[in-house]
Amino acid sequence: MEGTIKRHWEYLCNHNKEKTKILGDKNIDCKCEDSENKFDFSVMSYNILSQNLLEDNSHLYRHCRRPVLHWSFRFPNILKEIKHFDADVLCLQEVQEDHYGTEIRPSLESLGYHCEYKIRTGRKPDGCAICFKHSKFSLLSVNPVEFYRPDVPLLDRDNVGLVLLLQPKIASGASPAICIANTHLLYNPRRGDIKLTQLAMLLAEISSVAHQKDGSFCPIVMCGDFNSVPGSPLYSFIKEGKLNYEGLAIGKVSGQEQSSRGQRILSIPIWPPNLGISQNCVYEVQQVPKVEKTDSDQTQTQLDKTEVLVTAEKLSSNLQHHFSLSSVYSHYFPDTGIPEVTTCHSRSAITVDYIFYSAEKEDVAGQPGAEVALVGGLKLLGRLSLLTEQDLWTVNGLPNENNSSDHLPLLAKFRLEL
Ligand code: KL2
Repeated sequence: MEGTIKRHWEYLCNHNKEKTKILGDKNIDCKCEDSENKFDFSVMSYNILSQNLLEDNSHLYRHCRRPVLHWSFRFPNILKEIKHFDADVLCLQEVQEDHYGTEIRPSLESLGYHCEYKIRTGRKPDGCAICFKHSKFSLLSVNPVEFYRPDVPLLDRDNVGLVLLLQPKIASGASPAICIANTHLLYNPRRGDIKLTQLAMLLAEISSVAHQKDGSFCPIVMCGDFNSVPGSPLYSFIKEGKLNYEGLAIGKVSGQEQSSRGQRILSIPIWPPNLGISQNCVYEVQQVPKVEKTDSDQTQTQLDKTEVLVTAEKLSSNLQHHFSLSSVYSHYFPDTGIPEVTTCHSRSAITVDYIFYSAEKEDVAGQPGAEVALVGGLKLLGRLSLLTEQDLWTVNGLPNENNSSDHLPLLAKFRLEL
């Protein structure tokens, strides 16, 4: 019989610049000042390991006792975990379609969740789900994103994303909507060109969904398995809002592997103009040729002035996005400097899963660099602590008797000040 791992809530009360740790894994209320006009909610990001992928990559799970790998053993544990943590929003990856229909969705619905699902394109039958508590939110819009594009040869992979716009249910007054995004980016460590383009497509969709009438953006939470490690160029791009990728090898983008032998350098631009996404990661205004009827009933096509700008942009190796995004986790234990891990199996133990969020101004003060648009801010109240690789090998790695995915769930509590 294996032992169990201990994870505790870390409470982060930024207003007094003190970090408070409270042991125990129960949802104790944060000791932050209570404010009247607030909306608190929790978010879980969890790659639950689809049974198909487990079986396709069985060499990764040779350290596991056979019975713990059966779906009939794993699912009750996963459900127990979800029920225990009781998050208001779940962003799940590797949700297998048949299990979703027969077990996952019905179980989560009976726990009070509304569920939305986007299956991957192609032949692998898994996808991303976002589920939220009826009692906390109403659904404003559902926006699936397919990263496969038959008209863009680069984009021949079947990964997807899902972006929801949710309306907080609050007793008094109005609240802005909250944009929740979930994705599972391409695994292939060598194809950073595809990963960056998939990320740009997700950011473009988030921009369009989170965009408010006054030109600002509502608060954003972006979760998922990004198949990229902390400090990698892809990770830095998310956090800093800009990336100069000149001379960068495609195998260096995600930081999953060290070697970049024989690897191509990212082309400038990374993706072709017909993708319709700018270097700022927003959808480009449609380049529809103006059709003007002349007196002689001939049609004349004129190209828009913006065409010139698009051409100039092509020469630059700079990517940007408009949000200032912070990571819920800091990726290293402060006392020892040992890395946190979110996934652990026989080939690797690294962080690839994240919860990013648009932080309140004070959390990002002094952040240099990119021009940042006005984005609604969230305060991070707390997070469920992660573990080291060593911690996980004391319970035989993942999955094990009690933890039934090869990833750990990530969990954060946020406050929206109204
Ligand atoms: O790393 V993952 O696991 O985020 O936990 O994302 C992918 C990998 C997932 C979806 O494609 O399947 C796993 N070697 C190791 N793992 C792989 C491989 C592979 N060749 N292919 C897919 N996965």
